[in-house]
Amino acid sequence: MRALITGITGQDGSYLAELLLRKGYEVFGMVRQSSVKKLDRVEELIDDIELVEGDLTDQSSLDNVVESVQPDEVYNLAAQSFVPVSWNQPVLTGDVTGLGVMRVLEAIRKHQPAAKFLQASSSEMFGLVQENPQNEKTPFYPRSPYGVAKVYGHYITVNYRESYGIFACSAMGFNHESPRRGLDFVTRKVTNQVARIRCGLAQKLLMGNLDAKRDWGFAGDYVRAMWMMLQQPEPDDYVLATGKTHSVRDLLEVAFAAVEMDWRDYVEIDPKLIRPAEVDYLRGDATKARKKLDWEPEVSFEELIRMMVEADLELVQKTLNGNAPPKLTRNEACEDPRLLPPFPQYKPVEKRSHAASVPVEPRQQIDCGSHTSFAAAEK
Ligand code: NDP
Ligand code: GDR
Repeated sequence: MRALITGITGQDGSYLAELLLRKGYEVFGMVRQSSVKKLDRVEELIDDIELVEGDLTDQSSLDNVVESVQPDEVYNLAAQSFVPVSWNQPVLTGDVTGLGVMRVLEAIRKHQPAAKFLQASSSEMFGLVQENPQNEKTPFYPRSPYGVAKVYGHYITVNYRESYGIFACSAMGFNHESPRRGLDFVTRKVTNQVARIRCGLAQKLLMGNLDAKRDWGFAGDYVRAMWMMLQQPEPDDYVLATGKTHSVRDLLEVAFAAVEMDWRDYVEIDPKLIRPAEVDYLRGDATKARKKLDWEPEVSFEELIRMMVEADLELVQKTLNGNAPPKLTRNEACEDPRLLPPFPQYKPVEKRSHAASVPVEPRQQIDCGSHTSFAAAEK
């Protein structure tokens, strides 16, 4: 079996590639052109996967990729996926995250109509939720250009299934996280900064809306469900969620408690991190996935956050001890919202210096203290 993964360099792409390799698939990963390839997350798989160049904004590249790979399964995980950026770059987000889905489907329709297709849709489509919990029938009310683009991606997936008979499925994923999560997203921003504070590299954590609630699960569980969806006799759409919701404040509690610290001593609210329109509450109802796919998420919220804190402590320790390249430059965003993509009301201000932005000299072995061990779940 041949699988094509767009977005293989992202969080989900790397977990899915590992899963499919374990299942004996030939895995092709689409990467976009850039002067420096971002292959960190698939570094260890590089000899086992084949990379092909393509971009969701470029139809001809997608045509070439699908025609040359002739995949049995296509997982469209690529997107501009960071919600705040979508206010700053709404046209790009619509082009990549919305129209990009249609371009992949067009390439399949023209060159490999027998391929099964999975679209990574999002709970952001529910936005200002119209019922609780949210299931496959809940009406959409997106609250960001990203959410709007995902609604397009969802409906074009349904439409190509109904128009052309393509085996196309929409996975309506609620938030899923891991130690491989990008540093901009709130879970990883928090766990990474907790590790830096614990190791003396930072003193505070600037946050936005602490009241927002999300249904957070582990990314490894969600890519397993995506694969299961394409193994069903009929194409269909599924909500993927844990069914439990937690606030950003809960996240702070668990993350700081993992290193025996109190978040109230370190967290400050920065109004610049408040979004123009917020999604206040999400809780998914994955009954359909549980019944039809026999899918169960296996990692709890508390296990997930402790796993991420532990992984970040290891990363920071390695960096401090000179055993890893100092990859923490983007952590500046954890402390300095001015380095996050600005919302339209953004006003540039003078830049500060940060501990993590200066090269870290190798020094004596540093132990940032004991912490819980959840590393096994990440594997
Ligand atoms: P990431 O942001 O980690 O990964 C996004 C991927 O898309 C990267 O590989 C990136 O490549 C690629 N990409 C971005 N723009 C383009 C483009 N123009 N052409 C080709 N590739 C591009 O996302 P996740 O792994 O977290 O999420 C995977 C998918 O699932 C996304 O579509 C996301 O919107 C969706 N989703 C995610 C959820 C979550 O909680 N993680 C929940 C619901 C939906 P590069 O490395 O070059 O930047
Ligand atoms: P989200 O994830 O927007 O739900 O989209 P994110 O982790 O960015 O935000 C979750 C909630 O936390 C609040 N928040 C902050 N968020 C960030 N990033 N930084 C902060 O400092 C901060 N403070 C509070 C936010 O306001 C928000 O309410 C993710 C992405 O992976 C999407 O691609 C995916 O589709 C959805 O999850 C499901």
